[in-house]
Amino acid sequence: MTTSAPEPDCLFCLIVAGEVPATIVARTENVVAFEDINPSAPMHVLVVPTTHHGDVSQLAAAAPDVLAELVGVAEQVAGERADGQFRLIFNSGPHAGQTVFHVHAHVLGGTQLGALVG
Ligand code: D5M
Repeated sequence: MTTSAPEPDCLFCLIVAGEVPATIVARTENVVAFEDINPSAPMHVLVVPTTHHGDVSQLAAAAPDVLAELVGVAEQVAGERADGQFRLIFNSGPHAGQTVFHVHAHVLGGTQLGALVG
């Protein structure tokens, strides 16, 4: 889905709209960051655009400035909640492990992370 209009059944559109509760840790004009409900590291924050795009490639094509803003918010959050170092992961497609089809960056840190494994 490439549209930027809110999707009524999209969990992350509903979190952006405040209709599903989440622990919001940062918000800019175009980006919202909130704690992952199932953290994989001491810092595990999701950063999403306020507009709906299915995956990172669609966001990059439609709104590269928002993708850059999203990376900036990830860096800001890592500076506030960890040591400023972070791993940024975009799962893109079911085989990559994507389960929510509103693009989101996983911002991981706060510990020594191991090598990536499948
Ligand atoms: O990542 C989807 C992520 O979304 C996964 O790490 C759990 C997280 N998640 C699911 N529901 C919620 C709510 N309600 N709040 C916060 N975080 C949530 P993916 O890359 O699509 O597998």
